[in-house]
Amino acid sequence: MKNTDAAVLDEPNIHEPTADAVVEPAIEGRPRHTAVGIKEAKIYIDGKFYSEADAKISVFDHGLLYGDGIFEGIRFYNGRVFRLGEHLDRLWDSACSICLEIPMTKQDMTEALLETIRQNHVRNGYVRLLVTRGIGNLGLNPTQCKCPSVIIIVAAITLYHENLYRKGLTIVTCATRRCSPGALNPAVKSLNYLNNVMARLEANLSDADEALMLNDAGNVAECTADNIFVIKRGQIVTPPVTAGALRGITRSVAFEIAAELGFKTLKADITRHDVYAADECFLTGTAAEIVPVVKADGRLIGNGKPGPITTRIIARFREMTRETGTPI
Ligand code: PXG
Repeated sequence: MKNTDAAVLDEPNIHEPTADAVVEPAIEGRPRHTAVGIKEAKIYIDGKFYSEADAKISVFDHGLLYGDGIFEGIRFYNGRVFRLGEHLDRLWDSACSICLEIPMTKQDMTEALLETIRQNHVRNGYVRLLVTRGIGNLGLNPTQCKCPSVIIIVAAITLYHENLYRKGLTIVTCATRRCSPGALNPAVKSLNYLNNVMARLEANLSDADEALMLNDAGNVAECTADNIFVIKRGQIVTPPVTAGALRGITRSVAFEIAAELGFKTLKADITRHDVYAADECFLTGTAAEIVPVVKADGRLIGNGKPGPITTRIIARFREMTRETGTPI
């Protein structure tokens, strides 16, 4: 842990989506009848609702042609949307960074999102909110795209099998480096995810559950869709945004919980060595929630079982998801 070793070493110191009758859980590898795992799903596109079969956008949308657009992945639990305000703030920040004008206010977006969930008659699930650059010609210059499109999809999602929340994940370091902030800033949650997809392919090819992505300096950035945390002697550390980590919303919840439980937290550069030598390790993400990691590049982390601090953080996280959020 560069510059922070002393601080780290010296410091003593599933939710299971409640399946509504109409929801087909999106468990990886299990065939589903619909793409979103909800029967008779209603998808919002620019102010109107469409069935899954009719929910279509133009092949000239620059979101498709160039990955020019932004998105958020949001969860709702028990009839409440978790951390909606933070997700919308981050969406607006991403829009600002890529000079995309979102064609509605945050308040209208909140209402559109809540109404889309209502239209789908589910109390637990996942929302994919996208704003694309809109229709243009085949040149990449965004100035010819006059109307950004807003798409809201409600779905069932399970990123990892429930067993993995009990047993922990295996991760491998991938050769694909996280985009450097000077090239494509990972702080922008853009529709261009090929960097992460390449890393995900490497995890698949190695039979691992996730890929650990390093930045150009060789420090740990994050995983393909999750932030990473290590715990050493009671101190909880995650890479800073400048290392190529997304400013994850679950990451900030993990920080809140850690503070509430009385643990020291730190945003600091970490190396693969810090992951191997950690007492505990976990990942955070809206889709993944909080999930323990027990093996990295063939090395057991701690005793190879989800650690006690991780387990407490997960328990508190589940409580928070059940009890807080914007009512639908
Ligand atoms: N890093 C990356 C690269 C991400 O894409 C996170 C970290 C975690 O951030 P949040 O704010 O979710 O705690 C993400 C989030 C999906 C999916 O469909 C991906 C994310 C979120 C929801 C769904 O794969 N990525």
